[in-house]
Amino acid sequence: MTKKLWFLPIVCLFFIFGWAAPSASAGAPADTNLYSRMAVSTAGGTTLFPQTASAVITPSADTDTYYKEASGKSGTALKSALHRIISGHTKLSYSQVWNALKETDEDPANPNNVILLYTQESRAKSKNGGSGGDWNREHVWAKSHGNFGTAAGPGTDIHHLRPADVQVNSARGNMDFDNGGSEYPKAPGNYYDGDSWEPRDEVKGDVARMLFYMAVRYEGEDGYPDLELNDKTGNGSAPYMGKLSVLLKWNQQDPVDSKEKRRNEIIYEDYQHNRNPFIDHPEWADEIW
Ligand SMILES: [Ca+2]
Ligand SMILES: [Ca+2]
Ligand SMILES: [Ca+2]
Repeated sequence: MTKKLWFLPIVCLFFIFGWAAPSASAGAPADTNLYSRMAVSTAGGTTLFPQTASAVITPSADTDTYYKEASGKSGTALKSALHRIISGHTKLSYSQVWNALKETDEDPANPNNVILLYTQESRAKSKNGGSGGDWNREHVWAKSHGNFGTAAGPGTDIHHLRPADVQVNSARGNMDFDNGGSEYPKAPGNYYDGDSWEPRDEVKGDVARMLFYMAVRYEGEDGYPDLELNDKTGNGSAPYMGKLSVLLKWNQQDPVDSKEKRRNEIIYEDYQHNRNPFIDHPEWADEIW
């Protein structure tokens, strides 16, 4: 009898974990509407970061309307629809970007500080500038990849501009993104070699989703270069960024979090009035690429 029952604990474990695992991944699409955790419409307007648990399960009618044209599409049709939806945004000047980043990247624990992208360090908002110890405006889509500079347009699009330490920004330079290399001493968890930069784990997905946004927003028809992703490193000044296969993995490994959602909301409400579709629907990256 005992010989026949040896497998029962294993069967029990299967039912516990065998069902738990699929439900965790099946939770991903539902999670794409979690930006509603941050934005709750009230009589007085929109409140960011409501503390009530009931807000967690409220689906966002706003994004359903916003993305209506993309509904049911995939591949190039989805990319085109998203491009039409997010184009025509309000463009900031390069000097306006400073103040915008002080709001979008504010340290939730200290309103006097911003969080720096690659180090996740909290630093005084007042230390914006170009000297050692300052933070400046990192173009995650390197501005030399397409040579769009800092004129109003891709060079000032805060969906991909983030505060970074001056020295770390300079070390990343215009590298493409890929795994591997040596750790950069001033930015623990970040790795680099001759042609690529690997950001630390908790911002890998953020970087990927910013680049997905840029490739869809800029299609070459409005005076700006057609930015596209490819599977290479060392793209130089071509309007391309890589490495696409790695970015798609990072999008999975580092899911959208509340800071990213809050940031997207602020850009939409207060500055550009367009959204990063890949923060609202990270699964769309795999449907396009
Ligand atoms: Ca490399
Ligand atoms: Ca992240
Ligand atoms: Ca493009």
